[in-house]
Amino acid sequence: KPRTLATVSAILAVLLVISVICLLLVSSNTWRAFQQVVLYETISVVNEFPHDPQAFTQGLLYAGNDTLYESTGLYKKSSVRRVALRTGKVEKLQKLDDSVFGEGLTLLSNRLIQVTWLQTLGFIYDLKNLSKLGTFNHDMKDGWGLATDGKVLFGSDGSSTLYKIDPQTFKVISKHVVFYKGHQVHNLNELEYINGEVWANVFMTDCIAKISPKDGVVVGWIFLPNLRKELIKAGNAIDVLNGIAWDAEQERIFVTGKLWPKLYEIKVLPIK
Ligand code: DDQ
Ligand code: CA
Repeated sequence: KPRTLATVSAILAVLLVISVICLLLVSSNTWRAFQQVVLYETISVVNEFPHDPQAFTQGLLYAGNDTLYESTGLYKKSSVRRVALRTGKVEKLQKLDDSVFGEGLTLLSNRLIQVTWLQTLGFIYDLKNLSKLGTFNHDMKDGWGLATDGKVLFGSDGSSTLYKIDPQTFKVISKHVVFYKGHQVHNLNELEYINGEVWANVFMTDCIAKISPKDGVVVGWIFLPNLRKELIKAGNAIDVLNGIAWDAEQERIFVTGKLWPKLYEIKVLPIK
């Protein structure tokens, strides 16, 4: 009898210890971290092309016919330019006033639309000759990234908000705070609209967030540290990854960075 009692008590004690361990595990940081593991896609390089190493890239888009348009920043050096993809040659360039800092760039109805850093001022250019058609003011905090789905504009201002903007009035139509698993994603920078998603460079990181413009939820991440690291290893004094362009016709993705001597066509590799 006492032996049975001892056995039962031992079993109960073991069960108690096990349940306490389970409870601890479930509530522990380890468990939380385990649940928050970020699955991300990686890339492979399909092609590399020359890129003006003086271009402080702030906006990038593909306009067909192996032609890119690019907005560059830095005071006294900002520009909007047409660039031949294969040679990296700057075919046409419009300088901005010394006092403005070029930022996001997008193309809608043969008009290039550009925003500027720390200001609400934007510029509209004729796609053909880059002549200035007009200016506008938007109601984001600053101008960082710009993209379009062909109907509305998407804008970022370095916060965690993704704005939907009317391309005629430049008024904010709606906005979403961008979240990944309950965490706000800050520093949204250069943008590109790709197959229903808004892709955003996250400033000072080697990450691209794929955002659903419907609700601001990050539906995926691309992590691509190697392009920047290899350029640095090769002795280039470069800045961050910035600039995504999408060739919808041939489904090509292009990326570059600020002062990068190269522009890459990349392929996104699925999560294994
Ligand atoms: N932004 O691309 C994150 C929006 C702006 C980056 C600005 C980098 C600093 C350049 C030096 C500023 C000189 C006042
Ligand atoms: Ca872009």
